[in-house]
Amino acid sequence: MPADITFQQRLSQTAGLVEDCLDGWLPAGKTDHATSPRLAEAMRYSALGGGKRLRPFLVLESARLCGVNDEGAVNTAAALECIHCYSLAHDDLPAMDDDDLRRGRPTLHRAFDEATAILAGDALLTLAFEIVADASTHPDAAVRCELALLLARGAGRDGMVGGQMLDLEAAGLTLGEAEILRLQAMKTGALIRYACEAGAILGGASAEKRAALRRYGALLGQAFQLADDLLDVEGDAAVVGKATAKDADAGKATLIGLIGIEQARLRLAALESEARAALASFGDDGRILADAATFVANRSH
Ligand code: GRG
Repeated sequence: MPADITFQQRLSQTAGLVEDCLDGWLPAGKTDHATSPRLAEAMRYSALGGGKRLRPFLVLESARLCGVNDEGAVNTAAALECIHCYSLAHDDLPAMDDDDLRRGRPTLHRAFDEATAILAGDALLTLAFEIVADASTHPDAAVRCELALLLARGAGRDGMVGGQMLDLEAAGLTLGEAEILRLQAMKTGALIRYACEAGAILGGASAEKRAALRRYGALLGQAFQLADDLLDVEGDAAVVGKATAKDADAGKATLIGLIGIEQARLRLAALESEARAALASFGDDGRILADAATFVANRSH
């Protein structure tokens, strides 16, 4: 990797690597796999050709900080993106957010149908674990097992799915700040924390390095959610690539509803600084990941 590469260049480089890796795991239509061509197409539609690929970037960049090259981390990054894409497909369904637009194009159930979107999401979720368990993900089976264990915890009942449930249950209720932060740390934060910790697991990093990456991931996750809430209030749907101004209408519990826009902006700036500071022990090597915090805090989509 060139020493003067910028965050944006590295983001686009890692996005390309993950796109190619996902393309390999998601063969189209007629192959020697037994997969229904329609299911295969729906999975490709959901997972390929869109999104910022922030979580895969975080896996690859945290792995690099722990001595693992992109080739050695790309499967884990692709697996995590499969989980993320499944969650978006299911979140967009009529039973949940009922959205028509995602990543600037029709949502999966709009482009196909509801049953296909449910099944394609399910198949992406299970594919993630197939990828992590595959011998090409890491030569050491114990490492693959730890990656799978933490991914299951981050995605499941005490992580993303659990947070989504709490979010649905909270509609119309007034939650306190601690409850909102807990919900968000599960719904959005868990996968972002995993992305940062996965690099440390792949590289067999020291406990200190692993803790620093996990702390960075926790702060980044909070910043990401706060920026997402601000985009929902202030963003332009055409730029964001999905409907905005939905949270208040849905009676959703957000920090902005509690502390207001100005305080939210101040808090976002503080989270950005804390996330950057969490990487101090990596020195200049942590520059790209630190700049990711600035990107997340200032993003427009
Ligand atoms: C349905 C099991 C299940 C979980 C849903 C992730 C999630 C949980 C819901 C998505 C709703 C949402 C908008 C959450 C806010 C944060 C978020 C995950 C935004 C989308 O992620 P980005 O901005 O998307 O990284 P791209 O398209 O860039 O990958």
